Amino acid sequence: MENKLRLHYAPDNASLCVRLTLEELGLPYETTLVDRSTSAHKSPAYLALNPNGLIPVLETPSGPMFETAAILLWLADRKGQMIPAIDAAERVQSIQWLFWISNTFHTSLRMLFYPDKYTNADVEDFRAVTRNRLIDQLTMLDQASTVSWRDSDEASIHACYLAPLLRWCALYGGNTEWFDLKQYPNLLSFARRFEQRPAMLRAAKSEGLGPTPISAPSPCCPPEGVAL
Ligand SMILES: N[C@@H](CCC(=O)N[C@@H](CS)C(=O)NCC(=O)O)C(=O)O
Repeated sequence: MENKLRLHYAPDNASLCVRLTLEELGLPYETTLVDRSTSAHKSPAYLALNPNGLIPVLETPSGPMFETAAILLWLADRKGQMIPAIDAAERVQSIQWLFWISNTFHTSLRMLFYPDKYTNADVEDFRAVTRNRLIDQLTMLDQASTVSWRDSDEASIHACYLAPLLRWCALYGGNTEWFDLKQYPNLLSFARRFEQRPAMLRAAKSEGLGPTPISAPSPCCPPEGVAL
């Protein structure tokens, strides 16, 4: 597998979660920029890889793969790292939270970023409701006692998934005043720890994410491509 991974990415997109995981695992990979300025993710060539027209795709020796959580889980299981083993007791909570990050938190963020895909009603009303849901979700995650990966120095796919999502709360989806990471002390500690990791530093350089990309992010300034 080592020589045959290709990440289709755009800077500061969900592909960042995959890049971080590849970097943490030390797997060689190549990248192909998806040019969002021309909606390249809606082109026939890209739709052949991911018919949803969403970023990311990871090309693997077994074919192209979409859905961030699925890609992260596949990578972790291949290497036997960054997630508890299949028969470990901790796997139960681990899988639970991975799906929560994907199905609940990431999906709520998509509703904030792309409200017109989810409602015909007033977009700002919809965003206000979504922000309240996100605050509840962040509070729950901050206070949860079954998220050892949140407080650990060990690499995990959960951390690689969550860190970009926290970053985006501060940057995208209209008015960002609703989001104050200091309100979530455990998540703030997580962010400060995560952004020191060599994998994050390398990804930040590749995608122009600045010096404090998770705890106090600034808009990305990538060497190639655009975020939106
Ligand atoms: N459920 C998908 C969501 C991916 C996603 O939201 N990707 C964004 C970029 S961060 C995207 O492609 N947006 C373009 C669009 O929605 O048309 C996954 O986890 O891979």
